[in-house]
Amino acid sequence: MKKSAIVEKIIGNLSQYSPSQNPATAYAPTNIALVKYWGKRNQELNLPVTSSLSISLADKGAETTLSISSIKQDVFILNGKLVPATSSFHRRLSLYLDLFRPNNLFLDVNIVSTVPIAAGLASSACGFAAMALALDKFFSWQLSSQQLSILARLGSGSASRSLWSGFVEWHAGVREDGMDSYAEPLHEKWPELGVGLMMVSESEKSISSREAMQLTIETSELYKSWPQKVEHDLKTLKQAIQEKNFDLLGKTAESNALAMHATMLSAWPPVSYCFPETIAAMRRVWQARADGLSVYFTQDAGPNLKLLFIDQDAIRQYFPEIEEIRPW
Ligand code: 2P0
Repeated sequence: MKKSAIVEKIIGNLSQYSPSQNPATAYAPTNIALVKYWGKRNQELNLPVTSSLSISLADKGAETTLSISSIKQDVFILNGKLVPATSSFHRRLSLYLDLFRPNNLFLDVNIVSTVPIAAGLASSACGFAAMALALDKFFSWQLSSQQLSILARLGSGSASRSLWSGFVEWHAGVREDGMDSYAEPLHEKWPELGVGLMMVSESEKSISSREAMQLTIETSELYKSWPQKVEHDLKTLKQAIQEKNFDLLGKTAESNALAMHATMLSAWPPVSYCFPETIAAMRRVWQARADGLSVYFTQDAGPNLKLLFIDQDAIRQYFPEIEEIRPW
């Protein structure tokens, strides 16, 4: 099934909707998964093998403004700079807009991103979520959050989780068309929960997460145990959130991230996003815990760690270099 068929299911006939004559703007935060999305059951529709659960980072995200382009081409401006039409970024976004274009309409897209580009935070998550929200306003589709989560997923899987603040669960779903694969926010809030970015390297990724997850699914023996691990971790994480049990949350998130990286290490050819500095940073976290500090990490498809903690002051002393982010 093609993406365009899903778009038709959700929106219907695109030419029924006229673009706004005024610019439409929307904001979406980026998110960090505490139980990860790793592996697709359908690559075209970005349908995941398992559900996942994230926390949004309120003020790290993308604000996207759409207006009608005066030339026969999409124009993307990212943080004030024109994105070259030959770049893969331009191509990926234009292909996404193709799904929604009525009658050869081209768009001016102005994106202001507060996501630190090199920090290994997902810019595609907030990017496609903000784009789906802005398109909904621009064409007055008046879609539900569930429907918008599905449209954001067609751009990037993790974008399905970026429409809300706080904790968000993306349900894997079982349907072939993915109409039951969307995210929803959890009711629980946890304002004391802190996240810190621990940069160890600004180097470019050697392999995209999209390719790495596919390679893992195709070649890793360990991947066979991943769905079970996720099921268990999701249950535990939800319990930890409900009970505000920080150590249970931290342990579950750290263990889930390490298990995800173990599946990659056991792929062939093997994939590792760790640098020597990443391992050193992990050891510092483990030493801090041995010294009695409640701190845990999670790691995505990059060498940097994200620390999870409650006690800000202690963390500042132990890890003075981290950039703190309040998710709420
Ligand atoms: C996550 N990651 O749950 C996991 C953990 C990376 C590691 O979602 O192919 O950019 O666009 O669906 O969403 C990164 O994958 O992949 C990701 P596509 P996406 O946050």
